[in-house]
Amino acid sequence: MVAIRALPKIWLDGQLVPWPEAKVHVLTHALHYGYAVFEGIRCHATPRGPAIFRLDEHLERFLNSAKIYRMRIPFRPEELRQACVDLVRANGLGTAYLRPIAFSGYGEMGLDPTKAPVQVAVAMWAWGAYLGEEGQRRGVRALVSSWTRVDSRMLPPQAKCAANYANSALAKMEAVAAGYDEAILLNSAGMVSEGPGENIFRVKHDVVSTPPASSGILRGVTRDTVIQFLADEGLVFRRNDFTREELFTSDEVFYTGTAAGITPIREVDGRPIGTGEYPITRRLQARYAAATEGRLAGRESWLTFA
Ligand code: PPE
Repeated sequence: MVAIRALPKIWLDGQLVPWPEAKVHVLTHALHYGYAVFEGIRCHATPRGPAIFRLDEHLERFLNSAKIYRMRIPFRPEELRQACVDLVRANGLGTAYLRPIAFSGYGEMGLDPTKAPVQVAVAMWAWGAYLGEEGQRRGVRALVSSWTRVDSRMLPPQAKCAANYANSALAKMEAVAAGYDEAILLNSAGMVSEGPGENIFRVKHDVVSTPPASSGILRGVTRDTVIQFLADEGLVFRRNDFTREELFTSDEVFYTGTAAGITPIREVDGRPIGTGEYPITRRLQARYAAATEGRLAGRESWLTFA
């Protein structure tokens, strides 16, 4: 893991402030109770300047996460959008990861977060391949976790809430401690749900499938992007639940996520997946790179130039 390198600015509560000044108090409510909703967005250098990928979809999910948690964000959607654009401009970095976060701030403690003031920040930093350059190319080794994914009766997975990531961290640490790169979580019905920070797809006999929203997943923007690509590529696609053993016998398995991009999984629980070639995953990776870098005709509307 590479330490974050400071950039000039962070947007905090309506203003661009110098990076070292974007601080909170130790009695920040969210630090104690996990009451924060966030987003992860990527920006890519293109010949027309930095392009933020599917900004509106990410902001829509951000606002939905806040709504699920009764959190009142004291900024209008256009202001949040402008904050992201202003931040990219202020930092002069074309390829970066943006992290909007809204959280219960300093001023009140106790379990009713609606009493605490809501603070909002957008930070950005340079973030390379989430599961490593080699993992992106050669595929990663995944472990099905002994931890069950949170479900909508406990912590709604469709809200990107900080608290959900305690569950993710348990799974991630378990996988890493066992010598794997990443985890795969089953839901409380025993079906495959997602990774700690990624959605998951499988390919079998040229049919591509991914668990439905009802399996208890975050509805990934990258997942949606890939689903649209499958139609473009004329591939058969289904949203359906699948089991752990169906992963073992897949021809290809891959993760999708803003941080992870499209990452092949070459092994699940010590079983090699398919032949080790990932023809469909590779096609999707190429299309995704083209879309994010502004080289895919017909998908310009996904880009917000800063
Ligand atoms: N599921 C989970 C649980 C998840 O956290 C992510 C994103 C996804 C699916 C994919 O969603 P999308 O990015 O919209 O395609 N995880 C973010 C946080 C990663 C982190 O470690 O921090 C991300 O990829 O930005």
